[in-house]
Amino acid sequence: MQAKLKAVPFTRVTIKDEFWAPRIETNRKVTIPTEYKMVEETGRIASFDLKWRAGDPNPPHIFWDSDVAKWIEAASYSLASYPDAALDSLLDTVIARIAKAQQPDGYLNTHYQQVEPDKRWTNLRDNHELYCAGHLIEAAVAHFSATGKRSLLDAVCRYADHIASVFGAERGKKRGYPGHEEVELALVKLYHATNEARYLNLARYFIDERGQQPYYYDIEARERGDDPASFWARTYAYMQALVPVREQQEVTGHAVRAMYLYSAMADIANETGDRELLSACERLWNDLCTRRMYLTGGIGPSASNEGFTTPYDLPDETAYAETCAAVGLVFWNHRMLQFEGSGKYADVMERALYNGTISGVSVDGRTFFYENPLASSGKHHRRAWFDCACCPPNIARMLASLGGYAYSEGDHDAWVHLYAQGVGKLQLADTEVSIEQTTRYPWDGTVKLQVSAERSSVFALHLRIPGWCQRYTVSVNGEHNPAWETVQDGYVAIKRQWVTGDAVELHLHMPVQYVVAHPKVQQMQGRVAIQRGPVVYCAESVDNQPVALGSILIKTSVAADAAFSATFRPGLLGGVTVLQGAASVDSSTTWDKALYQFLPQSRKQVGLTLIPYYAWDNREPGEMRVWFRTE
Ligand code: FUB
Ligand code: ZN
Repeated sequence: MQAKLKAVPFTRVTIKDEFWAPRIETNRKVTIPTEYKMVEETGRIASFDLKWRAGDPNPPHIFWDSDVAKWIEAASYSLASYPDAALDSLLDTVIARIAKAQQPDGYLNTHYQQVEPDKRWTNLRDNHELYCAGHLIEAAVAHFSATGKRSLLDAVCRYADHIASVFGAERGKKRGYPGHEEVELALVKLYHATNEARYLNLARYFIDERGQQPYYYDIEARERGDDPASFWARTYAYMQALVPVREQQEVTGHAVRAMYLYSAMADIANETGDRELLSACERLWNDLCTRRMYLTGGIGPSASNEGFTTPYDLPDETAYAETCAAVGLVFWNHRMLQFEGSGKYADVMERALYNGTISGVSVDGRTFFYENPLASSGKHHRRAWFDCACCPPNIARMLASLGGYAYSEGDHDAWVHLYAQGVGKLQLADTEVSIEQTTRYPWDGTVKLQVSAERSSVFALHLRIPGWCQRYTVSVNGEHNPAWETVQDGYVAIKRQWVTGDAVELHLHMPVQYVVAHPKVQQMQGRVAIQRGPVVYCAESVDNQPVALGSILIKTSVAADAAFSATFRPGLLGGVTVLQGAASVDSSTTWDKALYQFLPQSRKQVGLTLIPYYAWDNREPGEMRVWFRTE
């Protein structure tokens, strides 16, 4: 491992707050069981019994295995934190069915085994064999870590060995790589679980082969008898394979694929210290996060390629912003953060966590968004399931392992990236350190951290000062130190001899703030959004009737914190801080007769109520809006 930081696994983190803990509980009690029912009822689990025959209805789809695998991964994470004999045995049963489907040579894919048995590994470009393999591997590693059982792990090792026998740079092997990235990051996890370097090497091969010429996708298309020029997406930039990854300058194509690829690149850089790969990640990160990311951490504005278009193209109502892409953004930034603890990665991770990822699941945990627009005329709603059901189990696995994003450890350093009430147990070189947070974050910026060390020890406690926070104070046992007034790369480092009972108090000033977009984001010119702490706000019709949200104008000459009051409402939407202020709306009565009018327009004052963006569409349907025009 070359990375300076090591993420503290979620199994050593307990979250007992009013924000995440209820969500994690809903995920465990409602979402994971609901998703099991869906993968069961839709035939995804039964497809592992290999009973489908040509002509039967409901043929196993190319993505199906991945949905079951992501459910296993989510369920395993949940099991790791909450012992549950029934879930444990359900996992055993599902895994036994999967393992039984495996072919003697290790191959395992329900679509190809039943629907196209003679076409294995003939279309990496369009189909999802390696993607499904990757999710099975991630599931197996999660299940093994949670239970110590090797039932799925042994099966995926055989599968990975089979894959390594087919693909690679060695003579006689196909020089292929996945159309939908995923297996690369999974192989790194398999390497960590087994300590077998061959899995890391295979991941590295897939990363470095991507985009090399002649294009493998051309070769395999010709072998299938297809004309490569008739590729439906027209360009291999769609799957980030137009040029080798180390040469890529811009984020392109399908957003989820991009996030999984960059996550694997960061993994390999963290593992091997490969600076060139890290620089490629940094370049792509700059392109994405300074030119293409929504305020919510959603990414990928376009539905046609489920991904990226041109820089600064960030329409609100038509934003695709797939839930999986925001989840992938969290995965990637979490990995980038470990390299040397740069707070900009934690900022993006936090932005996506509090906004564009969790908008993907309803407050009751039963329905899901695939797309996460930043405005709606009232017709976009969460659904119980999708034919292409990648998003629901993705959000479930993220929530079930959420504590894993909060802390990192080093030999003589402890990092707190996320503030959430609860405890993190860190292993430093010579002592075990536990950090207990007491806080109401994200509703309040005060965080008390109680340190307990197995034995008195010198280390640096790095506390993140979020990018949204312009003013903070920090004290230890009531004392201040001018050295702690300097923020280095997003963190304040408190280096001292720590003893059990040391108490840190951090106050992050958390006003309501207006946000404006870069002048090149055409769609957002003359508009503001409203954020408090890490939470982005929106207006919904249900709180603002009869106002048409599009006609709202906000007067930014008054500071947002003065214009809006923040009130916590425990009974609303699972407990949210609501913002209330004033705005003006068009009061003309003649718009039904005219397309244009002369200024000045008649306007009237109205009250404006805002709720956190992630919580929209949980009540009656209606308009929603994040960006408002300004007076
Ligand atoms: O292709 C599998 C999944 O379906 C992707 O990750 C999603 O974006 C959707 O294309
Ligand atoms: Zn998805």
